[in-house]
Formats: sequence, C-alpha cells, structure tokens
Amino acid sequence: MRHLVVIASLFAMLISGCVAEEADTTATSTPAATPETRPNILLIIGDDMGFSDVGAFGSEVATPNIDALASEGLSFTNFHVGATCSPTRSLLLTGVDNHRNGLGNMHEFLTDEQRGQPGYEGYLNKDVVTVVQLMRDVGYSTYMAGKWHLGADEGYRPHDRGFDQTYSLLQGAGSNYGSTSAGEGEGSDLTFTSNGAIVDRPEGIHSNELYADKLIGFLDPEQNADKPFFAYLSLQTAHWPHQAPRNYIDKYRDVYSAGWDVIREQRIEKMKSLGILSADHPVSPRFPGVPPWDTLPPEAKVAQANTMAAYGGMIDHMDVHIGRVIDHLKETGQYDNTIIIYMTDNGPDWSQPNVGAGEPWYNANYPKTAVEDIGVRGSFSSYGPPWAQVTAAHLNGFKTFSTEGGLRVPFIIRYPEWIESGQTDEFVFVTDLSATLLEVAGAVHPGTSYKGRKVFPMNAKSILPLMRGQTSSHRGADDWLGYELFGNSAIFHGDYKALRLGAWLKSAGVEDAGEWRLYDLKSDPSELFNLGEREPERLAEMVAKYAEYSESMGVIDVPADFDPVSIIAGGK
Ligand SMILES: [Ca+2]
Repeated sequence: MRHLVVIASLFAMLISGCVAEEADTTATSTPAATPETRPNILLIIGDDMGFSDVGAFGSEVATPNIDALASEGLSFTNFHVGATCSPTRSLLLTGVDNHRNGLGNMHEFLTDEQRGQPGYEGYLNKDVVTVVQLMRDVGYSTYMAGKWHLGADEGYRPHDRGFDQTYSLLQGAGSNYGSTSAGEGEGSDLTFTSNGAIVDRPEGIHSNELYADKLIGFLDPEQNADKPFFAYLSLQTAHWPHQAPRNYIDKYRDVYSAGWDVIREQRIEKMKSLGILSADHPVSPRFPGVPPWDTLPPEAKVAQANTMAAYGGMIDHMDVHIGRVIDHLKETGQYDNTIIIYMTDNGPDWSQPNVGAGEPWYNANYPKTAVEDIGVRGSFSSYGPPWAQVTAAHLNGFKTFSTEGGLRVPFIIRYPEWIESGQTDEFVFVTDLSATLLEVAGAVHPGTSYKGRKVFPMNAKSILPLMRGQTSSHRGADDWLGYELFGNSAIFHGDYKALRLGAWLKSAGVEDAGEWRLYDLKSDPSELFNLGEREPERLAEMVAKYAEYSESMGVIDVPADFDPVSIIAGGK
C-alpha cells in the first residue's frame, strides 16, 4: 500500500466495516476417523488482529496459552482469510465463496447494483449449508459463544444455522462491557441471543470473560460423554473499542512508550528468530502519513502509548480467558482428544470512527475520554495506521484491502495425536479449514442439494493430509484461488498473487487503483516489488483467471464512484 495516502474521509468510510446490524469442488473427503474415535474440535477466532499479535508470531504481548498451542501444534505462516469480519466468517462456516453465500458485500456497504441480487443478501443465505449443520448431522454436539455477524433475523441466527447451544452477539462490534453499540449508525443497543432467543447481556463483565464462561458451561464432560463436540469461541478481541481491565492496560504503558518504530522493528526481529521471516527480510517503509515516533510531542507519545497499551492489554486478557477454557478441558479430561485451532478473521483495522466527525457521538456514549482512561470500561479506543502497521508487521496494508496485511493471519492447530508440531508456509485459504472440519468429523458435503433444497457445493480442500504428513504440498499447479470484496480483488496461484485495489480508491490517493499488480509471495510477502512489468504474460494469465472466477461466482463490481461514506450517511 505504498501509494495509499491516508485521508480522514477514508478512515471514516472504513469505520463500519463490521459494525452494522447484521452486520467447484465438492468436499468428498474420506472420513479421518471412525465415529468412536472422532476428536472434539475447539475453534477460537480473534477479531481484527495483526499477523504478529500473538507471541508465537512475534508479539511482545503475553499470550502464553496461545503460544503453548503453537509449541504443541502446527503454525501456518501463509494462511489467508477475507479482508473483513462477516465475509471471512461466511467463508469459514460454509466453504463456499462469499459471492454465493450472501456476503458478496457487507450489508452496510451494498450498492444499488448489488442490493437484492443473489449472493448479496448481506447475511448468510439459505443457498448454503453450514459445516456446523453437517457436523451436527453426523453426531457432533455444536456450541458457540461470541460474535456471530452473519444474520440477525429469526431463522438466520446461529441457533438456526447448526448450533445446538449458543450465546451470541448478533452484531459485529460494540462495547466489551455492555450493550452499547459501536457507532451512531447502529441506532440501537447490541443484541445478544441464547439458543435463538434474545437475552439481556449482563453489564460489567468483559466480553472475553463472558464468552469463555458461556462456552465452559457448554463443555460439560457428562453431556459430551457420548458425542464429540465442535465448539466455536468467537471473541470480540481485538475489534475496537479496544478495552481491557485497567491492570492489563497498565502492564503495557511503559512497553509502548518505546514507540511504533522500535516496536515494529522488535517484532520483525522476533519473527526472524521464530523462523517466520528470513534473516535478511527488510523492514517496510513507514506507511504514508505516519510520522516518525521521535517527532511526536511528549503528550502525544503518552496518549499513543496508552492507546496501544489498551490494545495489548485486551489481547493479554483474551489469552487469559482462552487459557480458562483450555484449563477446563484439561481438568475434565477432554483436552487430549480435542483439536484446538486459533486464528483471526482479518488483518488489523486502521480506521478510527471516534476521531473526527464521529467524535461527539463517541464522547457521549463512551464518556471516559481522559488520556489515563484510554481502554477502560466506558472509553472507546482505536489505534489508526501507525500502530496497525506495527501489528501487521511485515505485511502490506490492513483490514478491508486485498493486500497481505488484510488477508494473511496467524493460524495455529494442535492435536498431537495426528499433527506434528512445527511450522509450514504452505498457502491455505480459510475455506480449506471448512473442508478440514468436515473431514475430521467424518462428514461429507452433500454437493448441490441438502434436505431437498438447492445449495452451492464447497470449493475447498482439506489440509488434513498436509498436517498428517501424507502430502508435502497442499495446492497444485491447477489450483487457482480468487477473492473479492469492495472491488479489492486478488488471485493466487502457486507462489504468485495478482491484486487490484478498487478503482474508487483513486480518489483516496491510491495512484494505481484499478490496475493489477503481481507479486511473488514466497520471496516478497511484504509486496514491495510489483513484477507486473517484468512478467506480463504471467500477470495476463492471472488476470484472465480472475475474470473466470469473477464471472462464475457472480461478482458484481462496485462502481468507480463507490462511496461507502455516503452509503452509510444515506442510512441504507
Ligand atoms: Ca474482523
């Protein structure tokens, strides 16, 4: 994103990425285990976090429980998702492209051309069956606690889409301590459901603790004695507002007083020592508009350090409560037979809805505005590009973009029974996880018809053979992977990736918006060297393949004058 000029309106435009009210290959894998030996699965998903935000991927934040999963398990350093919340979750839970499953665009950004068109419902439509439903069909108990963001109406809540027991936040973001929504456009309080019924959320308990409590309640060993379970822990951390108990924030104030330049270099050095980056990997140029830390006046340094401390404290706090869930599994004899997965749903969010025009609403609804209160209950903290670039570390750009900073996230899976510990840089897409879940459960996707209704087949490939050492290569020469959201497109093939940012971003200063770039991700994961001119034939082939993808999936391009700010302002 070297050409991207940061402007305030762009921040404002991107703020609602996840805050709205709802915010062909069939997987016919061989079952991995007999019904008697099928493992439980715990899938933990963090929100809006950078690639380097847990210790095992380079962070200075204490995440011992996630790090322990990494040391026992396999870490994927080339795992990709969608660039925002609900599209990724729709991909994950169905294995079907987001332009088919209803999240071709997020509900709040639908254009006139897209609204009402198939695949652009803005919620998880009924043209797909969830992998959760399919796992339940073959005998799994299915549990969920946390953020849903895939449909708020009756019939579209998690309890309707395959989960036996749920405690869910239907929207994409909001207070971590109560029901205050995440922005003025939301209009009303957050909505929580328990097994499909709307319930009052208890005030004052942090979302990390609340969701861990609820999930632990579902993970009753007696209840699970006869059936394996699939448990989905979908945390609000670290979507804004960044909030944590004060003592967690205090722990990081001094750490981040070192500033964003130093911390970013430290993370990259740590990633080199962890084998995630090569020893000679360069530190990318500072994002346009981000000043050198040393040029900040002292009071700005304090405010910025506190802002990042709120974020770090929130992640530290998340890890503690993930640890409680894991400890519960250990104490109840369920740990050894549980596959545990940790991942995040998209890259770090650079937007700051509480800065600029939105400030009055946020100050009224999150009134703790003193610098020393940043991140505590009653405050609204977001960190903007300077710290987002730290958490994205070596990757280019952020949430919403089809650059690696938006799409590449950490992925850790542990199950020593089948999976040796280590690290892999094989390219994997989030839908491959959907196919993996089915294979583990011994479920088979029905293809094009489920219980009498037409559904889309999965387009996904299980990573179980890779993880079990049965193959050394997950994708072959014939595997192409297309992606699109907000007109930001990408196509992956082997080590190569072609990407195009939406033409509408030209007005925000992206000089080559609307034009394709080509990168070799193996040698250049930071997307610093556009190979388009050097390898025009390869680029042309990839662009042609993208066109095939776009047409077959029914992508409806956003217009060149796409203007998310006015779409939101218009109340659509
Ligand atoms: Ca997210």
